[in-house]
Amino acid sequence: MTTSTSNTKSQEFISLENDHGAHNYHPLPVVLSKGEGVFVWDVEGKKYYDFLSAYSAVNQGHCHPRIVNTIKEQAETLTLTSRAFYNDVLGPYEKFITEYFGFDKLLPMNTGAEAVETAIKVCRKWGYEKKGVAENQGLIMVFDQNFHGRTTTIISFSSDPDARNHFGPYTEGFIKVPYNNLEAVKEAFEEHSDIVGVLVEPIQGEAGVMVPDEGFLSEINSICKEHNALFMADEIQTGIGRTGGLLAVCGNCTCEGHCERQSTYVKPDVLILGKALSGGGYPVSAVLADNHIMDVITPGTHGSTFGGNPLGAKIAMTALEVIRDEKLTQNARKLGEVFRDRMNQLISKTDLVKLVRGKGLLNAIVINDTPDSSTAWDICMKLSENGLLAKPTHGNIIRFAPPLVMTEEQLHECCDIIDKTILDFKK
Ligand code: IF1
Repeated sequence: MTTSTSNTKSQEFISLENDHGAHNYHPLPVVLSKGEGVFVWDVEGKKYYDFLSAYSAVNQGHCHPRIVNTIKEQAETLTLTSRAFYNDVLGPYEKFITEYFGFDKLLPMNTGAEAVETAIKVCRKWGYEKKGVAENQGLIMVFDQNFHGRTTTIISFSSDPDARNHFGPYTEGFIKVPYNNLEAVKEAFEEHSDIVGVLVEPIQGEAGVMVPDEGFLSEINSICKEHNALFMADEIQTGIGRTGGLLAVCGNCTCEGHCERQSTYVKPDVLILGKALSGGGYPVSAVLADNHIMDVITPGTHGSTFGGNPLGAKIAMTALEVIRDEKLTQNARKLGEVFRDRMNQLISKTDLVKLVRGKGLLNAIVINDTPDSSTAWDICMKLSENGLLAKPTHGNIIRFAPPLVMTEEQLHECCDIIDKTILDFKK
């Protein structure tokens, strides 16, 4: 694998991270120092199209002026009070976000993994107090190849050996079934009477952008209703416009705000958001649910020093306003179609790419090589040389997820870069 770079300035920063940071990532050897919209610049001044968007956290584009302004204004006013006192931003934010997504209540947290942990706690407590499952017997259904974060409980039900091995003993109470397999879901419910909820990614991101069949989510929802279990959607990566709906569970609805007009909308019992809820400005995550579920949370049962702080709350409001005002959901849907179209044209010209899949602007191409080959990595190195940043996942898959503020002209330019890189590529 090529990881070296001849640029001494970049090399200096890379060495610093290597020498003084834990080696928990294997980044492309690019050192970024500036971002604006769909572009980032490295320390040598080279400009790139960003096709990762900080794992979909900067859907609104880098350093969006409105988000930056909100950060500045609120940072100069009040940043943190803790929840020991009220603050004058949290209430307005709670009203705003619950109306935006159509739920009764918000439980504010900071990172994605924390929000998933929160949902698990809410679900278990609901299971014991409302469903009447015997104490400590509640089960949560999860899926093979899931990715929900990196805490000890969450990695307990991971299928990825790197994420999981040697971090035990593991948290009990999860059953794992194959993704996109309704029979398996039904069988598990037949077999276990103590299932309190199902935790699902509407599209599996880390697994390589696996889009389930039409009806998979709505069926899970129905099965949950039938068995009195909570349908919990982890929309940390798929939500906030990314997949061409406000949420992936919105189905075919193209409207900018939340609506329940479309028959394709599947309302989760528990909605988990993170990443782009912050517009990349500052970590903000959220768990949304209606009263009959959220009222299991009482003083002392859950919390966080930073969760619901006025800075994060203000940023989240602006981040959501930008999505709506700039019609980024619709843009993601339109550009996603252009992108997959262009990739399919490319696929017809080369054996190097097997297929393209995805929804909206969450897409991936599968490289025609084994998962343990370095081909996808080497292509990403070439893409980077040609001015486009993307990262392989699971060895032979390359994820493409640009900020949603991209124009159609820019997207075509990016597809030209991808075309040229792949067609020129020699193993
Ligand atoms: C890493 C992928 C993206 C997520 C879903 C919860 C979380 C994530 C559906 C946790 C986080 C990240 C984190 C990053 C890699 C990554 C990722 F490659 F794993 F799939 F986004 F593409 N639920 N996803 O995707 O959120 O605690 O990180 O805020 O951990 O290396 P977090």
